[in-house]
Amino acid sequence: MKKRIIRSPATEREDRVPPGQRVVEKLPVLHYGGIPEINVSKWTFRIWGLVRKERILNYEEFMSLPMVKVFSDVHCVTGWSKLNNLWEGVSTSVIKELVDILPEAKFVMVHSVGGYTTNLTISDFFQLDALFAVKHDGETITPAHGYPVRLVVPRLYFWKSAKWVTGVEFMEKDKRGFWEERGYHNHGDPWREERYSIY
Ligand SMILES: Nc1nc2c(c(=O)[nH]1)N[C@H]1C(S)=C(S)[C@@H](COP(=O)(O)O)O[C@H]1N2
Ligand SMILES: [Mo]
Repeated sequence: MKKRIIRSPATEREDRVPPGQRVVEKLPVLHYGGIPEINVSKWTFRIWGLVRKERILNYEEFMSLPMVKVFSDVHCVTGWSKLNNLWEGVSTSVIKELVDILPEAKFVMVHSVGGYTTNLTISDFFQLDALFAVKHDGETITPAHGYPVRLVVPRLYFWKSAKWVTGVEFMEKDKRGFWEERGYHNHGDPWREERYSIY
């Protein structure tokens, strides 16, 4: 069966560019630090924290999970937006079938190689257009863009879309991730210009 494409709701707007953003034609490469060289025979995806039993998937197991396609725009807090991206990967909702999430879990921390983290509420994490992408515009995600697996959360600024993901931790209390600790907004909705924290 041909995969239905999930359209991120903001792509249906008449004005697709949030306030203070300008459109770029090519997806830039942007991150803190270097590009990690990931050997997929050693890479794992761990789901832990407030779950009944933690799960660790290897690359083969991860790649055999059901995949979806998502069409979305991307908005970086530094001011660029790249419209019309087609992502393919594992919907965050698949996580619910892999572990029993305890009812106390209200937040997630997404972890990446090298210690990058980003925090989300459970409801933002499980939005239907959020996925762990393995392909961008039909091609395997390149090392610079997060190979083998990157999160994509279309409704929030792109720093929430962690590259080189190694796992998800379920938490009862919110905790700030890498950029959120360094002055970025805790939530990051581009339509409300939630760019920086004021405290
Ligand atoms: N692991 C990791 N993921 C990250 C970052 C990072 O520094 N480390 N930077 C974020 C930021 S600020 C942006 S804009 C996007 C850029 O993704 P791209 O290089 O694929 O365009 O990655 C996000 N994910
Ligand atoms: Mo960014």
